[in-house]
Amino acid sequence: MAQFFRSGWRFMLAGIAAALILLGLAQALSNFFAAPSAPLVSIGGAFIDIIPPWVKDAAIALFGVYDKIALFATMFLVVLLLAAGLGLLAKKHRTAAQLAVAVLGLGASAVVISRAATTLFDAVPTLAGTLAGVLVLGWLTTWARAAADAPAEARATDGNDDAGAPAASTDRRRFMLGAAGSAVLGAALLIGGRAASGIRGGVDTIRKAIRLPAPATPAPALPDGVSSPVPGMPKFVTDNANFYRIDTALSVPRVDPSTWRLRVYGLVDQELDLSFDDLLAEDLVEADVTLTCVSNPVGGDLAGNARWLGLPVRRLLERAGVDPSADMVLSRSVDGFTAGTPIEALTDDRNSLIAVGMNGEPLPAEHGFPVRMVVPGLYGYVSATKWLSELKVTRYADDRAYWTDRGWSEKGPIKLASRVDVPRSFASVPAGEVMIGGTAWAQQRGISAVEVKLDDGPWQQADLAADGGIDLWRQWSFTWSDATPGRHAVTVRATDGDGNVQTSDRADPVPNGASGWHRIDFTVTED
Ligand SMILES: Nc1nc2c(c(=O)[nH]1)N[C@H]1C(S)=C(S)[C@@H](COP(=O)(O)O)O[C@H]1N2
Ligand SMILES: [Mo]
Repeated sequence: MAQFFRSGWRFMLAGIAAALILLGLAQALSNFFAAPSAPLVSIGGAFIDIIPPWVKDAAIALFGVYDKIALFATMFLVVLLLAAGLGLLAKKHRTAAQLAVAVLGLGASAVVISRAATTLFDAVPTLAGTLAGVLVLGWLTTWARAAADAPAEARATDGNDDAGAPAASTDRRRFMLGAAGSAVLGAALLIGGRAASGIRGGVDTIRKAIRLPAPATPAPALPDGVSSPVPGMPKFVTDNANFYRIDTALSVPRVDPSTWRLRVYGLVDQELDLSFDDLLAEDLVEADVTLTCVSNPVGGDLAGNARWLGLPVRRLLERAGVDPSADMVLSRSVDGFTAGTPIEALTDDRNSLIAVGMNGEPLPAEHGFPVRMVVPGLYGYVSATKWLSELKVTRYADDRAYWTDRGWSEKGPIKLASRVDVPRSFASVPAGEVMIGGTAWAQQRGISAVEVKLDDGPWQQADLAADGGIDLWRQWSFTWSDATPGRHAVTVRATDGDGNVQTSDRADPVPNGASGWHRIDFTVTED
């Protein structure tokens, strides 16, 4: 083993340095092309598209909103291991290793081209990176061989004089400089290129300059007291910066509103084609809606509440004239994501919006700038398409959406849910009066009651905060006035506006949303 590393480390280093050059150059060049032209962005995206739903779900459960960082880190590690392996191969078979890098690079280019947001042209960064990687691997391997051969010469000449020693150390130095230089340059290009992708593209500047029109129909004012009085509760209206984010986009699409179009087509009398300015010129409606992700586990926080501004989808569909045989609208994002929404949910009187505003500002890039869908009552995966580009009026029998092709249900009405927010799980609180607080939701039906159970005691009514409307979550509180020291548990269940009591039946998020009661353990300390 030691022998193996003594003779092989230079070659592994050569492989890794070549890989860093390949990835770094491609990443830096990708700033002049579509974002998925960076090979890891496209490969990661393709990977996300093919994994089974339970893997995606496990990743969200494990890493939460850091699932993308975890994916990048894993891919990077795999690349480094592969590169070290190819470096070792190059020790004996340099051309074969170079060929392998070229084949992998061509494969990566093919993945880049296959992505929805790319053209043939976007393969350029990966191809250029691959060429550089193949060359660097060749040079470093040659130098590594010279450096590896050198010590033997040096030792052989040790006896008489130092004739071979300077040559040996020159060989080693040349290799080390070359390898370290390539690795550092590659890493710098990678990090710099990635950082530049965040600040480039005047889209952020354009977004900041946008003045949204005042709503023709403002949202009804929220009643006083929608927030639970319990300290430490989440805010009733979620700040944009704290709003949960779930999507398949490894790099956030940067869509220029001046070239953005929305096409409405399919089973319609008349196709429509709108620009962003067309949209802003409409009579816009403002509505408070709580969004929820189907992947939210019992007690989870993949839900957020915001004030949206947009055009009712209903009005667009009326204008287009929907064929009576249609039962679904397939909304498409610029990055290829699709959602299938039942046509009733877009034509009845609920506030389904083609949204441009979120809490008084243009949509943040992460939440779909410039335009997204918001549909009260349905999980995001069947309704809330961000970076919206198309609405196809169609039928479930004829078209399938992104997640329905991956094991999730065709329809995704939001399930009645409730959770305990305070105290946090496994928190310690002082004895005496313990304030318990939480959130419940059943969009489109509203919440009519919340009950809590302390340990194995009876169900007791919680106090409901004021009702903002059926499409919003509702906060609740419960005061345990004589909390006794020791370990305790609290369980919560809600009743929706139709009188349905939340089921205790446990279900996983796959295929159509989690169910079951949320229960947390906490400790009451002495005094
Ligand atoms: N383009 C695009 N839109 C998308 C998704 C996506 O992956 N791509 N995910 C959907 C899902 S699963 C949810 S829960 C919501 C989340 O919206 P948010 O990130 O603004 O909270 O967006 C929906 N819209
Ligand atoms: Mo979701």
